[in-house]
Amino acid sequence: MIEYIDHIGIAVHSIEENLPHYEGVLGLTCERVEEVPSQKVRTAFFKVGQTYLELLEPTAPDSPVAKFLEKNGEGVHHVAFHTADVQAALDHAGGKGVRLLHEKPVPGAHSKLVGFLHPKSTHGVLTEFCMNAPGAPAHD
Ligand code: CMX
Repeated sequence: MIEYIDHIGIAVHSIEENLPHYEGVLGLTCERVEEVPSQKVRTAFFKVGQTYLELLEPTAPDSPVAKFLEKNGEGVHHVAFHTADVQAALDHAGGKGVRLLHEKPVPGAHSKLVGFLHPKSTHGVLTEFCMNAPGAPAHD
């Protein structure tokens, strides 16, 4: 059901302050910066093979990423798995007793539909399922 790792989300205080590391040190290219109002974050995407690194900067004090930064500082925030059917992946996980943060897919960054699993029922890893929204341009 899971096809590949779509992206790894990394919480940051400031995308701009992280560019010297991701571009200057690692030599990656920031493909796009996009605000995702529904998640209260600004995102920046760096392609690494088939997978992206997604920097996540909070845009509001009540953003889930703001709370994470307050508690943990900058670092890995979540792992996102690409699947052909987010609803089926959520239903499957829910059926196994995993606590869902979304019962239904919601709009995410990069023209995707996404759904999250609670980290307290996934052994500490905030887990996302994502797929290309119907009709949206497909990203690698
Ligand atoms: N990874 C692992 N554990 C995490 C976590 C993360 N990213 N975020 C929170 N937790 C832990 C907390 O530390 C806390 O642990 P303790 O109970 O041991 O202290 C526990 O989860 C529960 O915390 P909570 O107070 O119940 O929940 P929060 O208010 O901290 O919210 C979460 C956590 C995951 C429910 C919330 O961040 C959420 O709904 N996330 C899904 C959406 C999201 O993250 N969007 C941003 C990215 C969007 C994008 O990719 O575009």
